[in-house]
Amino acid sequence: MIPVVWSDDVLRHDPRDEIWVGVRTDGTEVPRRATVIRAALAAAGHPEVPTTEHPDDVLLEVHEAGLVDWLRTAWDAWQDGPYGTLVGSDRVVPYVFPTPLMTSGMPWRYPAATHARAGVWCYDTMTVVGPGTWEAARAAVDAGLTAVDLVLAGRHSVYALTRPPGHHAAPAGFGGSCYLNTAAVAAQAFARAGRRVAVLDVDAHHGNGTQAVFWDRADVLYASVHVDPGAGWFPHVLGYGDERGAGAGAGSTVNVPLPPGTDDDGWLRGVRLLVEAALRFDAEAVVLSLGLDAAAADPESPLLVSRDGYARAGALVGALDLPTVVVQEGGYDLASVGDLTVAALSAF
Ligand code: SP5
Ligand code: ZN
Repeated sequence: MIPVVWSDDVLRHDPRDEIWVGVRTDGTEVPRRATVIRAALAAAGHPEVPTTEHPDDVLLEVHEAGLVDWLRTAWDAWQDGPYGTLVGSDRVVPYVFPTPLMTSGMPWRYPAATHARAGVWCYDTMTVVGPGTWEAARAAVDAGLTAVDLVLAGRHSVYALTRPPGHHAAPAGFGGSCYLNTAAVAAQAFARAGRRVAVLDVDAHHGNGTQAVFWDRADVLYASVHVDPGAGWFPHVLGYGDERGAGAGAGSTVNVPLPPGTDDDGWLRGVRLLVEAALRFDAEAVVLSLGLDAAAADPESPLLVSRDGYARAGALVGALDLPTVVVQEGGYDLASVGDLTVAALSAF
């Protein structure tokens, strides 16, 4: 039985709402996701191991120090300002985005105002920071690194039950309900140990953040199956089939975009392409970004994968028979996400 790496701290992040197309909607990346997955795995007999704390060194090989420092301090800064009392805002939400459209190639200054700083690092309005966001995201990274430790010490495969998810978090920018990229940090830890590592991403959405981290790297494969961004789905501007990496990393990025409505057969053909890419790459270790949001019942994607589909995907990746760290990404249907995780890990 695959061990489950757990930290109570992953429950401390609660976005409550997300600002989507200008409207405050119910957040779907809720703490209860982790609670129901944990209960389902315990009931299925998976042993739990505690998360151990790790220093920032591997994290800082994935993310710029400025992003990490801002995430660490953003909530305290927000509380020091008048945002709670005067403005009535209980979450850090960006409003100005100093993208190149604004700065136009000119030298620009880091904003003095706390409420202007958020948009330097966050690229959407859905990914809010509140009390406990930093602690949860950092605990998720520790859980991923704990799982890598266990695999490097000889365990075949280990699952890190992480939230918030991470695969949309890029070197210097975060969004898509993600803050720190746990899967990328785990892959970097394998790479540091001299292993050629394949990140296989079966979340319903393209992992633009992980792709960005390893875009020009020859030692890490990033391969993803996801709903076609060209059909109007997050992350909208990345995840097309012709994105293959650059420089030394040319050919070590693989994208399989699928039309909305794709069910088990089409999705599993995509998963098989990822597995074949890992074989061609001569991968020595795998990081599986396990999002359960491709499921038919999931509110955040139009893919129609069944429980059996997730089981067969687990079996396909398991058949690689490589040391594997499984990292939890998306999956938002609270009634089924635990059972889907059990299905994938059991068949693995
Ligand atoms: C890790 C992950 O699965 N991130 C997915 C983020 C995609 N969200 C983009 C669209 C959000 C629209 N949500 C509308 C539902 C009302 N809350
Ligand atoms: Zn997703």
